[in-house]
Amino acid sequence: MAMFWNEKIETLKGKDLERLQLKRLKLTLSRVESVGFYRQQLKQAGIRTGDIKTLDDIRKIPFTRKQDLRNGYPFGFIAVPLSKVARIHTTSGTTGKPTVVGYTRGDLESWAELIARNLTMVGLREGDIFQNMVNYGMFTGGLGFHYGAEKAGITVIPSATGNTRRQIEMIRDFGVTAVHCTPSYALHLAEVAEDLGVDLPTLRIGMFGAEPWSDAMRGELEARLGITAYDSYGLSELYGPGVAFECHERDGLHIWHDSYLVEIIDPATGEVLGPEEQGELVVTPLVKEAMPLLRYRTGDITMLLSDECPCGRAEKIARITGRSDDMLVIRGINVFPSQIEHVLLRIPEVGNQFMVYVDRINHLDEMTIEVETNRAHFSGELSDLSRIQKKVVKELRDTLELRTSVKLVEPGSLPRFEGKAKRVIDRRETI
Ligand code: DLL
Repeated sequence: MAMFWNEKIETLKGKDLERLQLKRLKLTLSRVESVGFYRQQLKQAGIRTGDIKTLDDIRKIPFTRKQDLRNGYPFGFIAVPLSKVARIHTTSGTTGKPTVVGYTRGDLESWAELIARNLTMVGLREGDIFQNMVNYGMFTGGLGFHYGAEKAGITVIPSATGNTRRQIEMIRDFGVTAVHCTPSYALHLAEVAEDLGVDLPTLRIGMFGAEPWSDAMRGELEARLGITAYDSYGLSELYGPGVAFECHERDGLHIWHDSYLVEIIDPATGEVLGPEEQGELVVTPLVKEAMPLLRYRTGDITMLLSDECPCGRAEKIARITGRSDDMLVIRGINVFPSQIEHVLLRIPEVGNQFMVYVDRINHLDEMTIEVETNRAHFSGELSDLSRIQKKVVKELRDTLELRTSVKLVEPGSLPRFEGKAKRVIDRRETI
């Protein structure tokens, strides 16, 4: 049975949807006029906001990049008086200053509504008990899910991260029915619950996101935690989580088209691609007040799916394969860490935790993958070790078309992650 938080908006299609999008796009264009960056960018491109008369006209507008937001640190992209900003979050970059994002009270309302839609879509409602196992600080996953779940009438446990035993105890003692965390942390939670010999019989739904994860990982988490697992996508620049989410079909993520105008581009040329063509997701948010953006390049690789979803909701994107900037180029071959995860999860003799190291040795890229052995499928014999190692190398070569070095390590010896996993260490010198 389809469940809706806001059926009219969630199933809006065709001309009605386009009318709403165009109206909101024009409103967004009027909002960006108070942002110096946009005044200058549009002027340079010779565009007056009045020139945008159809949704396709958006292609005339230049892209906004993450670096532009960084250059505007801290409040260069805020389009309202600071006194109207109700909350600030930041997203931590790998280098330099974080990206700052702001929300008006209206934004916080719109954001909570998007999350409430997602939670209702996967079947959560009043009576459910939801444990939110992500960072409650500047990371948008904590407060974002928290207020959305409260809006949807769900009981919320703001457990945040850390102390996995305590998390498990609360799930069991409070009769938790749904959890939210990163897929990496969910895997760790499953490991610890198994070590403790604890069952979690009330748990039925897991919502995972904030980093790429494969379908193989989904199967693993569902089997070990006894749940149905849903993919949740978002980024701080577009409020945070809640941008796109899977429904019961779990065949692509519904992107909320009344709030986000979506394009897929070729990341190298900027050319707009059609449905089913893989590229970088570019989004123009349509309801943001404090920090409106035009054609924001997310860096995330996906495609628009063209099939109609039986649930009745509007357009979908495919699960995110990775980021254009996370993609490793090894001896000219493109590799996403999620592909490595997918291969390793198919091999029962190894565990699910891995690390990838990339080096340049004698001018050649070398990729080394460390993966834990799986106690249940490994005799401990040296000959067995070498058999497993060869098997992993072969499976990786078959999928990635790349020779790799594989190092098997003791179960439990690789790092576990509470938030986003950092599994790739690129040690090549960039010249
Ligand atoms: O990660 C927001 C979020 C919180 C999403 C909780 C889902 C759940 P940022 O820290 O700004 O925001 O990081 C955004 O994370 O551009 C993607 O590269 C990646 N990402 C987020 N969700 C997914 C996903 C939050 N489901 C960046 N699959 C994005 C793959 C994801 N990558």
